Amino acid sequence: MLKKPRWDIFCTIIDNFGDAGFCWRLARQLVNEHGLEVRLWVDDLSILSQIEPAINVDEDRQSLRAVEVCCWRKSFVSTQPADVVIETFACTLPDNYILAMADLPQQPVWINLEYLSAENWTLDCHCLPSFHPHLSLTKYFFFPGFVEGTGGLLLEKSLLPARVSFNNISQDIFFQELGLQSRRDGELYISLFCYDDAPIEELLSACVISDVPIRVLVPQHSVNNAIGMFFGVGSPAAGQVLQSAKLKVCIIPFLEQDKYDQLLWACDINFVRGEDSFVRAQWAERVFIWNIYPQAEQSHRLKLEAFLELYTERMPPEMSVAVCSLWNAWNGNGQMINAWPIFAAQMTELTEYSNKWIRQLLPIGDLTSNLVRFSRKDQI
Ligand code: TRH
Repeated sequence: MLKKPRWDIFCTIIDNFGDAGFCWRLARQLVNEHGLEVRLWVDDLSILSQIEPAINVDEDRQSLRAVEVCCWRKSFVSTQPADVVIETFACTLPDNYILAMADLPQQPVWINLEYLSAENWTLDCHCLPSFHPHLSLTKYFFFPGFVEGTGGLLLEKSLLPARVSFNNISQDIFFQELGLQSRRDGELYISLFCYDDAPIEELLSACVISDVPIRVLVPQHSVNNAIGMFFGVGSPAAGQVLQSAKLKVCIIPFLEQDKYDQLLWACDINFVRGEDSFVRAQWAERVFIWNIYPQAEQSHRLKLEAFLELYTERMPPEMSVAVCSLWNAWNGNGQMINAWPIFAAQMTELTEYSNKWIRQLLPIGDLTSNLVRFSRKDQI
């Protein structure tokens, strides 16, 4: 019998949950759908444990959902390198691991899996080799993306069918488990996950004067202080509901990663951020608004512009203007109070567009399968 190819994924946590969240999905999909043997090396298990509570932060090696999760310590234990080595987001591999790769009779496939961007230059760099200056090793750049010629986006085979079968009964159960009532007709449901500097107060002010009742569901994270300030209370805890006119804000616990998908499916509008929740909101086929991760020298602005250009390309002009104004305002460039009503008036059309958008993405294939295909040496 042929031995299963072994993959090592290396992940350093720069900030927040996105790095761990992305790697955890990738590792699981490689095991579940491609039958591979996967080790995930993470330098901070406590972050991973927040989105996957079954992780034991005190164990340096553990098997979870058929992935071997390993704590990546500064003094890296010498280990036999895998057949395919994924260095995520340009994290630097341990020196002794690189030397061990060079010592192997057959070079492993070494891939630097980059951050997601819709900028055109990523197409020129996707799959480019980079030769090690001293060792006989080649590293390849692999770019996730939204268009043909990039690596695509993470998408498990089961995700879209699971979303379709998430019916009203599943939704009621989901809300019940969170201690919330079932959805009421005519109420707009919004999930909110964003960075601290997003204009939260402006959003809530716009919601307060809305014609329709609005319920905002907030998984507990650092923005709770801003929400508390808006309502003139301290930082609200999970379970608390705050109300002003037709607006209700419900603080819910920070969810397990798979449950977070269900939250996105259960809401009409999802405010998401970073990279991973941004991608999940697209597969949720709901209206979404992106709070981009702020970068030095404002380089995130170019990234935001590039995505907006692509995403709105096939929209009618008035919808495109509504989306660009709101997204820019949410990212610190404009007034939410002006942009919100124009955006909200396009809800039906925007919801329909979210289906068109994913149909545009599907032909690229999913990132994990594209990676597996690339990793087969004969393809390189
Ligand atoms: O946490 P983030 O801000 O991570 C960011 C981005 O990845 C960014 O690109 C990177 O450069 C920076 O970190 C260092 O946002 P993101 O990417 O959406 O990741 C959040 C993860 O948390 C995602 O996997 C979904 C998960 N999540 C839950 O599991 N439960 C929850 O309740 C919520 C709100 C999120």
